Amino acid sequence: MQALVTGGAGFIGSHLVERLLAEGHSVRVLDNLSTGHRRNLEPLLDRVALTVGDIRDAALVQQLSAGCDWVFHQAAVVSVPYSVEQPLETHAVNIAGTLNVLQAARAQGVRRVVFACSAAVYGDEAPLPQHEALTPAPASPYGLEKLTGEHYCRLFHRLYGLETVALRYFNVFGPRQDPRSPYSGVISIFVARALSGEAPTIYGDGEQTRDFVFVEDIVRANLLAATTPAAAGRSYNIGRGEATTLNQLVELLRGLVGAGPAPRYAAARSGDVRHSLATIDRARHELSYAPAVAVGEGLRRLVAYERARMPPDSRMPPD
Ligand code: UD2
Repeated sequence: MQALVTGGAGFIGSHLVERLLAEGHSVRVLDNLSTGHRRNLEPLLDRVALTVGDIRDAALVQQLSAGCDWVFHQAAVVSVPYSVEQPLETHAVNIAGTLNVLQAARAQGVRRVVFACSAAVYGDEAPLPQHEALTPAPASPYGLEKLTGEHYCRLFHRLYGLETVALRYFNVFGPRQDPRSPYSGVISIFVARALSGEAPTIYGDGEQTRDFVFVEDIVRANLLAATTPAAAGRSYNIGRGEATTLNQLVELLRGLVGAGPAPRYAAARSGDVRHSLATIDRARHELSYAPAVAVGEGLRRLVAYERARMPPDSRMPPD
């Protein structure tokens, strides 16, 4: 198959590109390198056509969609707090950009679009665990933008017959998630801090929960979403179905890396949801999705990956 991966130089996108190539597919990548990095694709660049550009560029997205069977739309501004600070910017990328990708896919006769949606659509209202039939109530511009993208996916399926599948990612972690920004995913930040012997900062009391899912499971879910005929027009939670508090996360990391300094606590972040936990029954039944990497195992792999990348003299001794 010929695939286009938007955001393919990013954290999740680059893992997806790697897997698609390993399965013998041809891959084009569109990425503006705002949070993605060319180095994420470095070993693959001789086999991947990387175009540096914006998902809002209609002519460019049309050109890259031509002849594609699948579009995996991973490009987005992914930070909840950034969307609270800059809602106009995140709206433009996450909503207008997604609409542009769908419009190009429709015009170019793409077979299926798989959209990276988010658990942030549920907000704080939903009872736990969250299932797809609940009425979403986003607590941040980001959640609202992802929900709008998903509605557009469903509409494009109904109105134009374009096959679309929305995957509501829970909290994804793994190698290549960049820790160097305050807007990065919490696990990437906490692992980087732990390895350099610095205290993590917990926003709030640390008893908020997230359903952390390893990036390899997300990649598997994308492939299943692309290849399962009955998934067209549907939305699926993709998590593990297990809640971990941030305090537990810190303890797990201390077990892997060594005690280090105690966490610091700061004010809770505006726009944050308190609890997030998936029911993954729909994905299990309809996509045969089954998460394979436990949180502890994923953390172990991530710590090993980060340790191997550290300059030798800065490595903390393992416990
Ligand atoms: C993540 C994704 C988002 C979406 C959502 C789905 C990222 C950057 N964001 O949003 O795209 O898919 O999951 O559920 O991957 N925290 C700290 N200390 C820190 C950083 C974060 O305490 O240094 C807290 C933060 O306040 C929040 C929790 O950790 O309570 C998770 O934060 P996050 O930014 O990793 O992820 P989230 O859930 O906002």
